Order: sequence, then C-alpha cells, then structure tokens
Amino acid sequence: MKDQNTKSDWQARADKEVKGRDLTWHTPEGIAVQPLYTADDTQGLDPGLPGFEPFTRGPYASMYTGRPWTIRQYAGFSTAEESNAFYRRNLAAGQKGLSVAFDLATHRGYDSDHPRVVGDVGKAGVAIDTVRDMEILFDQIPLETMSVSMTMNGAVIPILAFYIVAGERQGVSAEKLSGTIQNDILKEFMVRNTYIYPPEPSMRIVSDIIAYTSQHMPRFNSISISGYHMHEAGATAVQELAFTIADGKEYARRAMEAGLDIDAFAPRLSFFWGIGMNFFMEIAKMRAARALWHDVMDDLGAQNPKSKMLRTHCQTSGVSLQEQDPYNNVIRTTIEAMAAVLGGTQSLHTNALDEAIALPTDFSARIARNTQLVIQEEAGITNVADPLGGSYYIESLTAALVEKAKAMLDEVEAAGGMTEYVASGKPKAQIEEAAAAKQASVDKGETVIVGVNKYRLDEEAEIDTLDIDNHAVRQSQIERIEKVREGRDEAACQAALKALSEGAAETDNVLELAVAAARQDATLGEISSAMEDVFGRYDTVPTPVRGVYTSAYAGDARYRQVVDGVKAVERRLGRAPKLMVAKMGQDGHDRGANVIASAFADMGFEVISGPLFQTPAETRDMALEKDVDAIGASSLAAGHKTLIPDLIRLLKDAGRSDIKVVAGGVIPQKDYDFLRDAGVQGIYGPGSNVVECAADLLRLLGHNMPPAGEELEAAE
Ligand code: MLC
Ligand code: 5AD
Repeated sequence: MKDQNTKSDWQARADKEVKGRDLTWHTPEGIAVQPLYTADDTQGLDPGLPGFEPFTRGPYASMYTGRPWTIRQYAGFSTAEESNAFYRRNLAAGQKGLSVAFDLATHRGYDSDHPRVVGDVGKAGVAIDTVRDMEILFDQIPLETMSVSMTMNGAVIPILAFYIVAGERQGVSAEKLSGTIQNDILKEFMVRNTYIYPPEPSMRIVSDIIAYTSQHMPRFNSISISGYHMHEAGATAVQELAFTIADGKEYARRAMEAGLDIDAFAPRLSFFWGIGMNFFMEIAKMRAARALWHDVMDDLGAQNPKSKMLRTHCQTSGVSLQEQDPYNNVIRTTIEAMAAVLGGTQSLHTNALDEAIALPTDFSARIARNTQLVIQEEAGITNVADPLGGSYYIESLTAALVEKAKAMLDEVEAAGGMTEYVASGKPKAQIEEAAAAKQASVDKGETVIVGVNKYRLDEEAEIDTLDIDNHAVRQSQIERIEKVREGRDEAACQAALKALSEGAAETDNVLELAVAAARQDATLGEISSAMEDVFGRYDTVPTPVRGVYTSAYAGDARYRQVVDGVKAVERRLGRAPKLMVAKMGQDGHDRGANVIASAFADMGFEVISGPLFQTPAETRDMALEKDVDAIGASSLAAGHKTLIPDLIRLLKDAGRSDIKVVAGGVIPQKDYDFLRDAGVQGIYGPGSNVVECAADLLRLLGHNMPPAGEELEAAE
C-alpha cells in the first residue's frame, strides 16, 4: 500500500541519509535550490498553454510538433567567396537558416584597406566592404526563401543597406526578405563592444531601422535583443534576463517616442539567449523570459498578442568550451542544446568543438550541426510541446527567476531606463563582478571543469584547426574595393553620401539614405564615415572591478604566496610592479582582460588597462608613458600573430626590450612557437589559472617564485 508521505517525511529520511548535511544549492543568482520539489512548491503557479499568453510554455501552440526549430549555424570567415562556399556545403548537409559572422573591421565600420584593421580583416568573420561582397556572399542562395540572420550592431546601417541592395540585384524586393539583424546596441556598450557612435545617435539608428523595416520589410526581424553576450561575459541568469528584457523595453519605448505604433513593430522584435551548462536554470530562464516580456509589452499598451510573444534564437555557450581535452566540448554542447530545445527556442546555433582555439573547420562544423540533427530527428523530443511544463522544479525555478528579474527590472526603471543605466556603468560592473567570482570559483576548483581543473590529461592530443591567411584576404579585399570604386558613378556616389551626412544631422531615416548610397556602390567605410562626421566616434575607458579575488581567496596559501611575491618585487623596485593589460585591434572581447586586470590589481600589481581597439603603436606609447614592467596582450579574435609581434618590434625599436610581453586568450598551441620566436615570454591559453599566471609573471620579473604547492626557499 502507498503511504501518504509528506515533504517533511522525506526531509527526515534524507537528513538521516546524509547525516544532517545541508543539501541546499545556493546558485550565483541567489536562489536557494532545494534538493527536492513537490506539488507544494507549485501551488498557485499556472504557466498556461503553449501559444497562449503569457507564452511561458512557448510562442506557438504546436511548437516542434508542427515545425522544428531552425538549425541556424553562425559562420563567416575570410572572403565572401569562401564563406559562400561554406554556407552552401552546410545547407546541403541539413542546416536550415543562415547566420552571418562579419569580421571585426566590418563591425567597426572600417573598410579592409583601413590602417587600423591590418590584423583583423577576414579573421573572426567574413570581410564585407561593398554590395559586391554581399552579392558574392549569397551567390546561388535565393534570398526570397532563405532566412538570413546578420550579427551586426555597429555598422548596422551599411550592412542592412547592402543586404537590401544585394536582394534587389537578385530580383528580390525588400518586402520579401526574411531574416534578422542583431541591431542591439545597448548590450554592445555593456559587454560586446563593437559600437561605433555614442549612445544617443546609436539609439536613433536602432529606431530608424525599426521604422524602416516595419514599413518596408514585414518579414524581417528588426532586432535580436541579446542576452547571449552578457551570458558569455559572466552574467548570472537573472542579470541576463533583466538587462536583456530592459534593453527590449527601451527599444520599444524609443520607437514609440519616434511615433510608431507598438503593434506595428513589436511582433518583429526577437531575442537571443546564451545557453550554458546550468541545465535546468537555462530552461527556466527561457520560460521566465517569455513571461517577463509578455508583461512588459502589456504594460506598454500592446494589443496584438504577437507583440507580447517572445521568439528567440539561442546559442550554446562559447566560454563553457575548453581547449583541454576538446572532445568533451561535444558533450557540453549537446547538454546545452538540449536545454535550449527544452526551453523552447525557435532557432539554434551549436558551437564547434574547437571553439576555444579557432573558428570551425568543415569537420567540427559537421559535428556541431549533427548535434542538432540528432536531437531533432532521433531523440523523439519534438513530439510534445513543452515537455517539461508542470515539472515541480522547472515551474518553481521559472517563478523564482521571474521574481528576481522583476526586482532587477524595477531597479533599472528607477534609474531612468536602460540607456541611463548602461551609461552609469552599473550593469557592466555587476556582470564583471559575477564573472570574476565565477573565475575565482573555477581557479579554486569549486566549480569543476572536466579535463581542466579536474581529471586533466597528462598529454593533450593535437586537433586540426582552421588558419586564415589574413594578409591574402586583405589583399584581395583591397583589390575588389578599388575595382568597385573604378566602376561606379563617382559623382552620384558622393552626392548620396553627402545626402546621408545631411540627413543624419537632421531627423531623416538614415537607413533609407544609406540604401540610396549602397545603390551607388558606396563602401561600408564611406557610409560609416558619412555618419561619423555628424555623430562622432565613441571611446570608453575600461574600469575593472576590484576586491573580488581578495575576498574569494581569503586564507588561500598559494594566493598569499603570490601576494607576498608581489610585495617582494615592490620592495626591490621601490614601487608596485606595473602590468599593462592591452587590447589591440578591433577585438572587443574584454571579459578576459577585465578578469586579469581585476585579479592582478587585487594581488598587488599596479594595473594599467589600455583602452579597447589600440594599434600596436598606441599600446607602445601608453606602455612607455606609464613606464610599465610588463604588457599582457589579450587576444580573442585571432589577431595575435600580426599584432603582438608588431608590438614587440616597436618596443625594441624604442630601446625597451626589457618590457616583458605576455599573451593570453584564444591562442592555438600551434602558434606558441611562432609567438615565442617573436619574443613573447609567456602564453596563457583558455583554462589558465589566473593566480598561476601571476606567479609566472613574478618569475619573469626576476622573483624566485616556487611552483604551486612548494614553499618559498630563498626570500628575495
Ligand atoms: C514556426 N512557425 C510555425 C511554427 N513554428 N508555424 C506554425 N507552427 C509552428 N509550430 C513559423 C513562424 O511563424 C515563422 O513564420 C516561420 O515558421 C519561421 O519560424 P520562426 O520561429 O520565426 O523561426 P526563424 O525564422 O528561424 O526565426 C527565429 C527568430 C529570428 C525569430 C529568433 O530572429 C532568428 O532567426 N534569429 C537568429 C539570430 C541569430 O542567428 N543570431 C546569431 C548571433 S551570433 P512567419 O511568417 O511568422 O515569419 C552572435 C555571436 C557574436 O551574436 O557575438 O558574434
Ligand atoms: N564562425 C562560427 N562561429 C563563430 N562564433 C563567433 N564567430 C564565429 C564565426 N566566424 C561563435 C563562437 C563564439 C560566439 C560569439 O559565436 O561560438 O564564442
């Protein structure tokens, strides 16, 4: 016979099993997750039905039973020709939608021939300078039927204009184009850093795009409001939810202020989440997001249910993937993809196993794509809409996230909305604090990463990775720009650019004017500059958080040893050792640089954080001016083989070869010898322990630093 047992009966039995040990899991979100959930925990919670407000259980009634999510792999590298060939191979093998990754020169509004982007052209994505490049990118890909996502935020005006004109040249008018432009500038100022103009004109650009697309491109999603990059920068689920929803609210408000009817544009606002290893939390996050967005849009006065229906893309987490024992990454990506799907995503990118080292090869891209195909076609998961609906745990977690995110949303609102809040630097600082805490937890082994801080292999097998000859790409792009310039009607092009500048100074729609300039074959750099002349270019100074490492490592012997080492060097030099953390090139990924700056400052170094986007000469100038002892170059976008050797050469020419140069970030093992030959004295790839990096730097600075676990023998 079945007993009518209660939760307290269970508690008593569990207590006995674990001898009273507290089994509560305190998450970084501040949620106390219980070891068991029962019907008691979901009383009063009603998530409704899929396809109905508030859409907690999914935007569509039939969900994957009617149509599976779109397998949409984000990709782009080198030239338009190479990326086009890659897309076509992937589509033939089961991919369903396209998603374009642009190189960083393009993101930041520079043509490939610009002197600031020598190390960036074709590296982290495809180089696009003119409509001609865009035409080649989609050669033999029918834009009438293919939905194309373009991850572009800074140079969003020329890129969307090029896409529209490339469509025209394929005979497809704008109203038939389907796809998504990321166009989410607020999160760029917070975490992703590929902005060009200051916040105000950047927000006006967002509104102009929403206005233009709602009028001329009914099938096109005007924005992809992105939490992904916050997630990657170390945000907790609550931060990702609250700041992203708040961003969306801000865009909606701006568009309404510009005179648009909310129901005319809101159905084409879309979202984008990062999905990491915290399986149930990620599923609950996606459900909570839909409920939150529904309420926000309701408050703003939306009438059409579609305006309140959150549709989203997801990408598995890049930072969760490791260089060490890289086949484990396939397992991680599978788990994350499952969370995205059980959370009800509309579109998904699964990362490749070589993520921590390079862009995907054909092989790693195939495994990544097949991860989705297997989940979609073999596992029976698509046969039921929202299969986890009603799970005591999932529903409780969803409700907890909604509650916490709502509190954070209220804080943002009290601060005057997200533009103001971003300008205050608070969300960035909060995310960085969470990131530093997470890194410290990994370094201390509290958060386990298999093959990295536990079960590490004695010897790592080498895997094949993609290498791009950036010099050759740049050369071919420069030749094409020249050809396009020769073939165009120069006077008409200049007139269109002038009209764009003038319109930017007034309140004309800049996208409309840029489309006219693109039709005259103006380049991306020219269109960007025409607006920069009016808006200006935006620079920020990094301000890493302090104190997180000191408190996380209180009482740790090795940390103490390093701190003492820094003091010893300080006594010798008569001042604290100085480390400059440098970000060269157009690579805006600054989580690593900020974590390093924060940790090294806590350990007693004087840290100088160089601004983003420096040229090697600018880094040298700053290093000389601040008279630093060492420079740590952080590189995550494959510019290291060009930019770091340049810096070392410039230091040598200045007679300062004594300044030690070390490098960290996404640097493949196969490049280590090249960098060492160029004079790099320490290389710290993904999975490096920050405290050990500091110990290593002390050694480079002449301090007798013992290996981890050994006592210091001879004091300095
Ligand atoms: C879907 N449909 C259904 C259905 N499911 N119809 C009936 N029954 C169902 N069950 C319909 C939809 O209404 C729609 O038609 C069509 O099918 C397509 O479905 P969708 O849900 O709109 O999917 P999709 O077209 O794939 O669009 C997904 C999206 C979109 C709305 C999230 O914004 C998108 O594709 N985003 C991708 C963003 C992206 O790739 N970003 C990469 C970032 S990488 P209709 O007619 O209503 O349209 C990055 C990294 C970095 O940022 O930093 O560089
Ligand atoms: N091709 C494929 N994937 C890319 N990513 C970034 N750039 C590319 C590219 N060119 C993926 C990586 C990264 C995330 C931001 O997007 O997974 O972590």
